[in-house]
Amino acid sequence: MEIKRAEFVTSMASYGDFPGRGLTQIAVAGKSNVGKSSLINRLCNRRGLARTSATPGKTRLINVFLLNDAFHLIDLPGYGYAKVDKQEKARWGDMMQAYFEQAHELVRVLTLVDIRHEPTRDDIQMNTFLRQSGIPFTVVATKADKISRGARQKQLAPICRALLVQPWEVICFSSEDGSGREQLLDVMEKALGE
Ligand SMILES: Nc1nc2c(ncn2[C@@H]2O[C@H](COP(=O)(O)OP(=O)(O)OP(=O)(O)O)[C@@H](O)[C@H]2O)c(=O)[nH]1
Ligand SMILES: [Mg+2]
Repeated sequence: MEIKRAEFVTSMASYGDFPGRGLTQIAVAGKSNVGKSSLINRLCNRRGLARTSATPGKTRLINVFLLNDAFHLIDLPGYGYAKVDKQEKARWGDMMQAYFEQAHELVRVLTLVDIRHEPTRDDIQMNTFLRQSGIPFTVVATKADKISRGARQKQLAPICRALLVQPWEVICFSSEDGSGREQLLDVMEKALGE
């Protein structure tokens, strides 16, 4: 699959507002600052498509992109951002719960973790939730450019242990140099075709 067209559709605080139902969806989830928006930009080869920031907590709404006029790519708000208060956390939880309950068009979630770090409690919780809900997911280890090629496999071990996946199921990805992009596009194409 190649991404020939990509456009921003809308930002929303609640999925109930989304008019563009009917098209298949793939969502991108992961903790704040893990590189969700950067991954979307790299996939589409469009720098400013999704807003990125060195400050965590940039994407606080559900952002929807239309790719190839064929499917929606959903940039979900990041979790685990330390500086949010209880109220903000509750709002996030409600937003996500409503999204997963209502997104019947969702075929796969790309769950992002930083290749350099062990998954957090929030990562594991998200992973457990997706498993229990029967929502297919693919683990993507981001920022792969930050460590050497040789170190990548070793870094995957604790990630795989925590998220109960096999190393070959994980995609090592870099928004910086584009590694893992083809592999990810293959996974997406397959998900969309199923
Ligand atoms: N070196 C490197 N930096 C990355 C990569 N992906 C993201 N970054 C950087 O990490 C920071 C956060 O990236 P974002 O894409 O905004 O992260 P996000 O997951 O969308 O964050 P929120 O919107 O806050 O949830 C930015 O400074 C990016 O430039 C990567 O693959 N390699
Ligand atoms: Mg973001």
